[in-house]
Amino acid sequence: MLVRIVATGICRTDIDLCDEWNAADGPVVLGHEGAGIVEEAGRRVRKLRRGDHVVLSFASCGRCGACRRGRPAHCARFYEANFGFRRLDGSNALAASGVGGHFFGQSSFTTYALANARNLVKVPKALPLELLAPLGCGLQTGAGTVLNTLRVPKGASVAVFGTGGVGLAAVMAARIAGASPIVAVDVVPARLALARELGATHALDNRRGELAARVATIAPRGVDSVLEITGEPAMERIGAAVLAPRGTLALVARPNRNARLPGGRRRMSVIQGDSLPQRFIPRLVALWRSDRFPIERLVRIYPFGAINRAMADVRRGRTIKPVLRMGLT
Ligand code: CXF
Ligand code: ZN
Repeated sequence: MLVRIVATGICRTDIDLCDEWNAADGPVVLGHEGAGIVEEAGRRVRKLRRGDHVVLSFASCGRCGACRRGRPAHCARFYEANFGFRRLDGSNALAASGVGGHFFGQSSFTTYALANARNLVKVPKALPLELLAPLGCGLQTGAGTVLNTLRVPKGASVAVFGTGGVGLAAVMAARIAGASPIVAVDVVPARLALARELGATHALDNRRGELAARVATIAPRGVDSVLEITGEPAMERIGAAVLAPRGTLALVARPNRNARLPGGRRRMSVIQGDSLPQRFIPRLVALWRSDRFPIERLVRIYPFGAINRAMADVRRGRTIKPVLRMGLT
């Protein structure tokens, strides 16, 4: 699929890879929250055609057991497909320029992306692509962890450590699920204030410390579901310590750390909120249309050329979810 990219979100993984990058890796095109318009469809593609509006999500092989069961986030080739900087057949459309492409099956910091029908989700043409773009990774990850992975039931307690785009999507989803209390934790006061507006019943500024004790006063029997999104080992320890018996600690930022913990508690690493993008993203779009998932509260739009300023604003905690618009100067 050839897609003209109209807008793309910037996700923490893009920023982390910039930080970790060194010249020996060679140049790559990042970006994995693209949204755009189909320019050309491959001959065998049935469900999409030129002119369709699409959100680009993560890539998967489509052949392994997990993919066939409709669980592409568990694809046996997830890492090669998304972080290999080439297609699964080894080819790379940018090879002639010596640049790694196909990041998350898209490399969306571009004006045109080559993708696969499997990682595209059709969306209604009347909707603003610059708001839908971050559904492809960050927002799907946060909301999916609550609604697909944890399946938080009504009345259950939830704590969200880290209220960036992923965490705020989780807070909104927890409200949709009817969770209570919903405890948001962060170190940026503006993000905590927004978490309250989006559904958190409590917002704790962790610059004050004593987090476990403060959470215990809110949920004396412990918290049923903790989402750890900061990636800080200390936060993971606190998350485990505040869990209720049979509760789950979902590690959204650290892969491959599943474990059983005492008292029927468990720790699990979550990828992309266990989402099947073609099913889950339309559900989030419907929630957005009914004002229950207000993406616009998280997004700040920048012209493509301001990508470095957008990333700097995220690092400083000034912007939650930057979206680059390609045609904007
Ligand atoms: C994730 C994807 C799954 C593994 C950890 C990082 N990144 C998404 O931005
Ligand atoms: Zn991402």
